[in-house]
Amino acid sequence: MRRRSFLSLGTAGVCSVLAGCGDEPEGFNLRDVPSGPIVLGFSQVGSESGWREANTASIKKAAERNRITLKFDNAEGDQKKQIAAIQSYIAAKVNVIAFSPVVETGWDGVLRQARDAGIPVVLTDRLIETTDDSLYVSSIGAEFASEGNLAALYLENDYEDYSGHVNVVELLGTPGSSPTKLRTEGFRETASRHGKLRVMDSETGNWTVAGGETAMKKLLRRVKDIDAVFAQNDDMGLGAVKALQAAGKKPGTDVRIVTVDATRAGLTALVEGKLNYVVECSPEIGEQLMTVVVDLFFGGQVQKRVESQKAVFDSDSAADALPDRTY
Ligand code: GYE
Repeated sequence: MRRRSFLSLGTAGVCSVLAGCGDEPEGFNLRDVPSGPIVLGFSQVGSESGWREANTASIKKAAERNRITLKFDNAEGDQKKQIAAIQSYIAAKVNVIAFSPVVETGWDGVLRQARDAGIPVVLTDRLIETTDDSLYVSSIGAEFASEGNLAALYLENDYEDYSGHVNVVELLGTPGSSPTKLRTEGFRETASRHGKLRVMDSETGNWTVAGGETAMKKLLRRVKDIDAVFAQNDDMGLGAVKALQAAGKKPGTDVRIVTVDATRAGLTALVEGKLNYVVECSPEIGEQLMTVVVDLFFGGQVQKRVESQKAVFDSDSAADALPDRTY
């Protein structure tokens, strides 16, 4: 990542921006090139999971490293609070706004206010549904549907010698969020391709360990013969582990579990044999966000979509990765 000292870059920055003005992101006219540090207003979803904590840490660390002044707000899962935070950044005339939308819908109004104020908006992690995608200049994050595809694929491969159906239950993230919707779609799309995995029932665990445990207990009461669990994040998967153990079952053996995120806690449970596969969805997108922010004002090319890294871990690759794991 280019380290920028704004004093020395000021002149060069202005020239490159002027030169690059023709390439301004669609629908935006950047009115003022910051003479001092860029001021970024960020609205975070909440602090619901280990992934979210790591995502927040990544953004704060990257802002500091890139000498970007960060105004940070934690909405604790409340869209009204996110909208209020974005409006406060508009009133404060920040240079750029970024946020991880807690749900997909209901953003056009506040994003129009940001555009009218000449403030570009970057989406991080999650996505929005909008009639006008010029309301944001870039989105950075993972392909959630492909995470669902991979979860189903790896689970299905585990049963390649098994002739019958595999009864699967799903632990879902918060309703209305893009990872919940798209991971569900991706998992079911792959499951329906060969018909071996049969999704019997779902229950929301709201991304938390406690929520996953409660949801798994409900599913154990409702569904006979559960063979496997697709938990849409590690924390809910760890909750399912507790519920299965309480029911006298061996998680990872009697009931296989596949999760998404690849936090340290998830990979540790994978090595312990309590989980079977973990699909990575890296929360460390802070540097990617700061690159977009700097490029917005200093003439770089801003991509409309910046993907974060993903992989699939089994117990061996998890053991290899854990010593150097930063989240
Ligand atoms: O999977 C979960 C967090 O939006 C991808 O939100 C993120 C999801 C992640 O609470 O742990």
